Amino acid sequence: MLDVRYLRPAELPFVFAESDAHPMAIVSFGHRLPDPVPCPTIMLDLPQIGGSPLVEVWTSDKPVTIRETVGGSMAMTNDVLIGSFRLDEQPGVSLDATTYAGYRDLLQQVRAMGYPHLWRIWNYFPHINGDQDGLERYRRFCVGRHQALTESLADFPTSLPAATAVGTRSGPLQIVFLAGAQPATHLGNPRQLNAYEYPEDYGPRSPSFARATITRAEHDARLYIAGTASIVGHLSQHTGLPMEQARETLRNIHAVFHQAKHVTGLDFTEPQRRTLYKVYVREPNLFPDIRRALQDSPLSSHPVVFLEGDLCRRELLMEIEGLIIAESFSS
Ligand code: 3EB
Repeated sequence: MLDVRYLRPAELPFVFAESDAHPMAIVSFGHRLPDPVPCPTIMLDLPQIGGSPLVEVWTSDKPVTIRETVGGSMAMTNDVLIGSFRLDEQPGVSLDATTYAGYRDLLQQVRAMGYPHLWRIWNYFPHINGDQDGLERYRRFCVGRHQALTESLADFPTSLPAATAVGTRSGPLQIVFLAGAQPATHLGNPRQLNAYEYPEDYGPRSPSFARATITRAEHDARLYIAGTASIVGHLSQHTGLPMEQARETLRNIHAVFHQAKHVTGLDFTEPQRRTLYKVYVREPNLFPDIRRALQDSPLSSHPVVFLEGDLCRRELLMEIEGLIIAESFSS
């Protein structure tokens, strides 16, 4: 089974010594790993805010096959593939063209490897709110992603997976993805318009992602909650008010849990569920207020990493994503 943990780098040798935890990927935030590791690493220039530095460690109890190339890596078990691509932006090439090429390659590769179903995607690139030749870079990214996915993803848009798109301080366009041999179930949020149905006010092509995705293995299910922000319908709420944005985001997450229960019958909010959250915060000085607003929420009883990153609408000050693992139920 696929497992994810937040650990201190010093704890990594103990993971590598576990006989039933084969490392698939390690994600680090704003720093390099002190020692070499036996699996692909994904370095994101998203500085961690608060707490001791953590890394995100993906492992499986099943045998893992790893393929690393100059521009990326893939780690696979028989049912899931974790990949990461690094796409350097070339002078004179627009971000939509770079994104289009990356996504086309991604789809082609997951298909060729036998994992044609997209489960979860994270997109990271610098200057997300910056302008490139008269269009915001996030909107250019959406144009390229939309073009590749409409061309080559079967059952677009209902097969779109949960996703995150966050602005880094530096680096290439990085696309991190989970793809499966079997299809997943993608959810909407009744409080929010599907992003793939946003009106053109938000860019010439809509953002191609689902609000959440549920994957099932033999005896467990996983709920991936996409980057969730203070948006109701398609409108941003509480401009300039970080605590209010955090509370609105919690209402959206609550609605996703409700929808997941409606669709699967599983209550992902039960306290024994293994749960991990990430909170992306636009400015470190917003952290104390946002953390306060998240006290007494589902986040307070689970591991949370706060990261400094830019969000895809200028007025958004924070965004939350989650992963909930529901173990050993009988279906
Ligand atoms: C939103 O709901 C907020 O473009 O992949 C959140 C998660 C957001 C993913 C994406 C964008 C994306 O529209 C922004």
